[in-house]
Amino acid sequence: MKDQIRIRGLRIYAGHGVYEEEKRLGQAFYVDAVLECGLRAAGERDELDLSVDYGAVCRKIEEVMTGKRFSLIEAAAEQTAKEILLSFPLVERVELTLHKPQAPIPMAFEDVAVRIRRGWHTAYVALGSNLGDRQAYLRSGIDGVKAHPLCRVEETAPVYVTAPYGGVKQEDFLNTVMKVKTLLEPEQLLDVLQELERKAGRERKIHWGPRTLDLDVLFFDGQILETPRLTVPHPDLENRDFVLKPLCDIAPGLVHPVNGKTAYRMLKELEEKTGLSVKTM
Ligand code: A4P
Ligand code: MG
Repeated sequence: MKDQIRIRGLRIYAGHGVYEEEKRLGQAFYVDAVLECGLRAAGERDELDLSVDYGAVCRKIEEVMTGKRFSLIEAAAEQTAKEILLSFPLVERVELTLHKPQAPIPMAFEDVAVRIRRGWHTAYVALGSNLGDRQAYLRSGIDGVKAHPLCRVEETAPVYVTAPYGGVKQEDFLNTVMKVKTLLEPEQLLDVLQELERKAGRERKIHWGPRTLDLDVLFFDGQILETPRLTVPHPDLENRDFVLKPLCDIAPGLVHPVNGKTAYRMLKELEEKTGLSVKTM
């Protein structure tokens, strides 16, 4: 079980509701928040800087809940959870319950509430370029993800020079991998990546052909996805040393959710099979 900080019954007077009168007059809401975060360092060293200041969290909840009038408590909860995750980097996940005991229901009732769980996802993204200023294109991919308000780039691997894979005759590639923390869902992350490819002047002409910038989602938490736009884990990663080598630099112990192998084991097996090994720049 993860460590938690729990806040219960925080009273906030605010104007959320579908009816105009609710927005105008306001009413009491109560918030319960369960914040998942590692507390060991704070516990051992007795320092607030190593933990999450629950007073500051309560003020943030109040700020969001009173800053805007939402029609739905779902929307108020969504916005509050997001702001907590963005403002307190140690919080990995939050469970938020928003009670509205004076909701306009013409019957006797004790309480009505919504409960949501939100948290940071961990994605691994492969970057490749073999056209133009390859270094600058890789950099634009990393910086572009960094600049997104709902993404953080936690780590980047070294850059490798790699021979083209896939049978199309073309220039060598530069390849690397980055670890991304994000509040986006998988297809939303793909939208961000495709927009960055587009900004890099990427044209989709030849399948497996030359490209200024290619950004592929390798893993998204431990999820297995198969939608028309997205297959995760990336279906061909086991055969690609230019993906596995940088991945191993930052996450050798990462387990593939389908085959159960670590990144390190997949790389070793591929190297044994092909006798190849890619070189760093
Ligand atoms: N798509 C599905 N799953 C994913 C995913 N996990 N991540 C869809 C990203 N996109 C995913 O991609 C085609 C479609 O795949 C997208 O519309 C998306 O919805 P694309 O980039 O438009 O087309 P592509 O480049 O022709 O295909 P793809 O599959 O991206 O090519 P690859 O497999 O990435 O291969 N050799 C070396 N040494 N280094 C390289 O980086 N790269 C390629 C491209 C070939 N050879 C290489 C390298
Ligand atoms: Mg691609």
